[in-house]
Amino acid sequence: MSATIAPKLSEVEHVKIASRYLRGTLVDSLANRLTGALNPDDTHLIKFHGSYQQTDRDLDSERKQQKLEPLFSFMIRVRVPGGVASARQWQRMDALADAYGNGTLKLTTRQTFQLHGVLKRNLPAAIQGFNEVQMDSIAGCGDVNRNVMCNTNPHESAVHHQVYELAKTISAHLTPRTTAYREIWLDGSLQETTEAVDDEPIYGHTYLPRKFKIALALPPYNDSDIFSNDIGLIAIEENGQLLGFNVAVGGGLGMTFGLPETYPRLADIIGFVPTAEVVEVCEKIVTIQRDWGNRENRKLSRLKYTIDRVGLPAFVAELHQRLGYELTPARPYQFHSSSDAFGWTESPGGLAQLVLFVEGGRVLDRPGYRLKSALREISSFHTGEFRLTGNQNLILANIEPQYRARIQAGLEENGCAPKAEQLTRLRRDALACVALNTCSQAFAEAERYLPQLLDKLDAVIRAHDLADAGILIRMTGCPNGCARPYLGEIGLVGRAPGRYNLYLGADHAGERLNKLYREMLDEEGIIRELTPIFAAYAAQRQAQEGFGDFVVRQGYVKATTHGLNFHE
Ligand code: SRM
Ligand code: SF4
Repeated sequence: MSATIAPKLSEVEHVKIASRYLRGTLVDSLANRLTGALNPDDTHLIKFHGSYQQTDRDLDSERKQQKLEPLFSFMIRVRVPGGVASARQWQRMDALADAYGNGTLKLTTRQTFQLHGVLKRNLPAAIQGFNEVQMDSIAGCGDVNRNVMCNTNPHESAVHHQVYELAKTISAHLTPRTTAYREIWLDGSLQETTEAVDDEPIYGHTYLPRKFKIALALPPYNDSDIFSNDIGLIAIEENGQLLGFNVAVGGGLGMTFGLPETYPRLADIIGFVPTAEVVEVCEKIVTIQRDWGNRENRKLSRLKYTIDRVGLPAFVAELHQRLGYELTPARPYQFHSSSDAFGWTESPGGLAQLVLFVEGGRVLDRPGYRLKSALREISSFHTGEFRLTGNQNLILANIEPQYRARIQAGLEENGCAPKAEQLTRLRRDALACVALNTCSQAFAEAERYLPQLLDKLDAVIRAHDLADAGILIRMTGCPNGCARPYLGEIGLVGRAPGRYNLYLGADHAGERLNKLYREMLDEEGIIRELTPIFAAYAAQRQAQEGFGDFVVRQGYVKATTHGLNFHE
């Protein structure tokens, strides 16, 4: 390692510096057939290429006893700006999951596809496979701007289309310029060999101090949960015209148990910007974080900590200086909900949309529920899009009238079209992160366990006549916040196997964080604590009062007004 490097930089910063714009020794790592793993430094670099090295945690101890190396495999995250994929792209992802993954597709909380269980030797073929249908995984993970989210308003409108186009433009503008991705994964097979590009005009050679996230939303829907992003953009529309965006900065949800200096934080709105200047504003915010962000301690390196360290006024002043102009005051707007509106809707042009519930975002086949097969069949004739929502669900969008009945029948035949009354809203709106068996960070189950917990909670909910009450429940296997649990009206965060912290009191529109209510609950404890609160809510709620607002009004928890008082 070079002696000129400041000794305080974190390990990952050293790896980035030495990487020659994200190349590292990835080519050698891939060629090494003696292990299913990469060279240690490359495990950091491959994230920028959209992939994580993982092990099958269900098998870790057994393999250790057998003195075998862990069963290494890779998760690949395919970027889908705004969550919009064509039928052809869906078909390809479906096929790649079978050919190289574990046979399932994961629709994530940021509107991307994830493949799990890809062996090292199959990584290039998988990446080439989605490249052929104009998809990529560069910047799926890593210290760069990630998939740009955009709310998936099922009712097509010209404004919604403009917002989506902007999401794509921002994504393209902030995609790393290095040709390392193309050289390592694509050259010699599908792409012509390209000249190496060793210039990153926006990021520089050490990229950002940490991951960076941007989301756009068109009120009244906040299903992209914009306030949990480093930059949130709220579309301001007047008489069917897009005027511009309110800009919010400094959102992020990750924290670490036992480190109160880490906390979830919602973004602060700092002003309004006309549409034509949005990309420039995003770029300048990214460069401030590049220059001012903490490169020493990765636990304190997100933009939210940069802003709280220097103070919001100083941050905004710097932004204005870099822009050479000032944002104007934020415009009025109102969000109603951060959940998806399920079922069929019609667009003015005669096309239809179907918002489909996908439990845990996992597209798979199991007895009595053959979602993967049903969607594969639909993708063979559907002329519209497959839109991934930020709530891990799926919208079949722009369905031509002649296919409507066929789609409905196909879903019914495969057991994937439950009637609204069969599912409580609690279940339909629930989010769970991946957690075990692939996530290295998980202390507890989430995606694999939440449905069972919901079986029990549903009984309580129905007993209190709350099956139609929209209550947001979100579960994660650790405090990193991947299913945005701190924006759940009920948040369950894994502490240890079978044990969760219970958070209450977020609002229904993603505008207020929740607060810790009880710690280390097992299943019985969760049900015991929630049952009387559901009963009180059923009996004493005011008209239109959300569950999160109710628990705050009744004093179960104090309202969290800023990330800095989340732990109070
Ligand atoms: Fe996440 C890390 C899965 C959305 C905050 N996240 C991880 C890793 C890669 C675990 C790891 O570091 O080894 C997980 C891979 C598990 C697996 O096996 O697939 C993982 N995150 C996910 C997904 C798949 C959850 C899901 O079930 O849908 C989501 C993929 C999003 C995407 O498509 O890009 C996902 N992660 C989020 C979100 C929600 C969001 O962005 O809206 C958050 C909270 C918002 C935020 O960023 O603050 C989130 N993930 C984290 C963090 C904490 C970051 C922090 O600032 O502290 C980590 C850990 C880290 O970065 O060190 C993490
Ligand atoms: Fe893994 Fe934790 Fe994210 Fe869940 S919240 S996917 S356990 S990092």
